[in-house]
This record gives sequence, C-alpha cells and structure tokens, in this order.
Amino acid sequence: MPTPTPHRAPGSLDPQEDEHPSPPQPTGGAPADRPRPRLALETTLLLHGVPRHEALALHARLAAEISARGAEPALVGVLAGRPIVGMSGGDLAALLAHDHVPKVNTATLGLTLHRRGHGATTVSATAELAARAGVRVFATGGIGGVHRELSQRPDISADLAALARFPVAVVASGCKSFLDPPATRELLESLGVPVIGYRTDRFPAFYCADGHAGVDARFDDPADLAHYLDAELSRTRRGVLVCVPPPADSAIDPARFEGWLTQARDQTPHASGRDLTPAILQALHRVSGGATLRTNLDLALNNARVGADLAVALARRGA
Ligand code: PSU
Ligand code: MN
Repeated sequence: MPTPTPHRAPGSLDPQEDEHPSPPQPTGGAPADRPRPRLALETTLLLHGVPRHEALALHARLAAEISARGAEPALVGVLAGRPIVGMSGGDLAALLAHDHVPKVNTATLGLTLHRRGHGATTVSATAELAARAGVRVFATGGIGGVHRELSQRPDISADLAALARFPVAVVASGCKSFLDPPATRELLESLGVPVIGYRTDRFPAFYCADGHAGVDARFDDPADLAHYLDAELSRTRRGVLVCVPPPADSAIDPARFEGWLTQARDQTPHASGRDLTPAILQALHRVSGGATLRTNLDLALNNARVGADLAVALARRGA
C-alpha cells in the first residue's frame, strides 16, 4: 500500500487556506518552527453524514477550530487510489464533485487503492491511515457500532475492531444513538478497547448524553488524559475511545429522539449494511426538521476542539 502522504493541491478551495496562506501563530500552540500536532478527521462524516451542501462549510469550521487551538487538521480520504492524510480543500472539493463516493472501511480500503477509486474513509479506515502516518489523535462525531434488532438488520461496524488494532485515540460522542449503545459498549469491552469518559461518567449515544452504559474511567484534566494516552498507545499499539458528550445546550432529549427514530426507521425499510447508517442519518435530519443535523454539527465541532487540545497536550509530552 502506498504510504499516505500529506498532500496540498495548488489553488486550494479551502477558505481557511485562502485566507491564511501562512497560518497565524496560534496562542498556546507549538512554535512556528516546530510542526503543529496533527488531528485526523474522516471524510465519511462529510460525504455521508451531513447533506452535501454542508460538507465544505463544516470542514472549514472544523479546520478553523483546530488551527485556533494550535493543532493542524489532517483530513483523511482516498482520491483516485491515493490515500491522503491531510487533504486540502481542493482535494475535498474533488471528492464532493463525484456523486457516488463509496464509504471505505478497513475491509475495502486496499481494494479502493488497487482499483484506483475514490473513497470516503469511515472511522475504521481513517484510524488505519492516521496510525500509519503517525497521527495519534482523531476526532469525529460518533463511531459505528452494533445495530439494534441485529437479526433483522445485521450490521456491526468495522470501527469497533479497528479501535482494537490501530494506535489512535478516537475522540467521539460514543456511538450513534440509533445503534444499540449498551451492546456496542459491551463489544468494545470484549475487544479490550479502553473507553474513557472526558468530563463524563457515561458512554454517550451521539445526540444523547447517556447511552445507558458506563466508561472504564473518567478524566477531567486534558494534560492527565494526554499522559495516560501517551503511555497506553505506546504500550499497547492499540486504540483508545475517548467519549465526549454532546454540548449540554445541543443534546437531544432521549424520548424525543426515539420518536424521530421510529419515523426514520419506517422511512428506510430497505436500507441495510453499509447504506444503513447514511440512510438513517438522512431520514433523522429530515423528520427532526434539522434538529439532529444541528446537534451533529455542534458535537463534531466540540469533539474537534477536545481532539485538538489532546493532540497539543500529547505533543508537549514529546510524543
Ligand atoms: N459520525 C458522524 N456521521 C457519520 C459517521 C460518523 O457524525 O456519518 C460515519 C463514520 O464514518 C463511521 C460510520 O465510521 O459512519 C459507521 O458506518 P458503519 O456503521 O457502516 O460502519
Ligand atoms: Mn456495516
């Protein structure tokens, strides 16, 4: 497999880059002569998790938040068979120009490279590419997991096994609420993945702060968490899940959410496997009148802030 390399296309469409050809010196970040610590981001969230017209704006906002905290955003995806860790705005625009960019997980990553295809990397493939490029922290919205009513809609995300395989700290609001969060939590336990609560004692369920499951440990101090992550990633060469609840003012009431979910599931009777997550997300955004989308954007931004702080704290430790 070609080693993923940072890539910058000339004439980038990323508004951040256009406005700041040489990024301003962040306060409290790494000095200009030292590379800024990188924080991985995934392309599936942008291409399949939010409406297409939101993707460029969301990426620009994520990149701005990460840069402001002294880290460097490293968007991960596959363009014409090339795995990229650090996609430019131009690369993202090139992906978005295609109608059907498949979700790529650890099972299909190599096939996409071999066939020179485009790919939106999920948590699993992003973690693989990030780890290979030496990026130790990755932020997203929510990981995949064990689906509800598994026998009718069989789907267990490759994200769970990937967490056990690649040495990356994945910062996320637990798993998506339309999954089975307690079953997902249990499978993470079976796989031996440490599940950390960042300023929470509960395993969040994406839009909802409590997924009715606990965490292995709670950390409140980012420097202490970075200290633990540094040791754990190096010691095990496996991943860690860092759970951040959705911001209090955007969390959705669970009863309200279940009502929307019933409607969303009714509207997607034929979706299964890889198509299930994007189909349900879209239906939820629709039936909630955009409420789930707003929460999704808010929590992704919040997780990127936490991820950036952790990347900076890890770099301070000389990691
Ligand atoms: N988080 C979001 N929106 C998403 C996803 C995560 O806020 O669309 C994506 C991630 O890429 C995750 C994937 O890895 O959904 C899980 O898909 P599946 O269940 O097919 O593994
Ligand atoms: Mn699946």
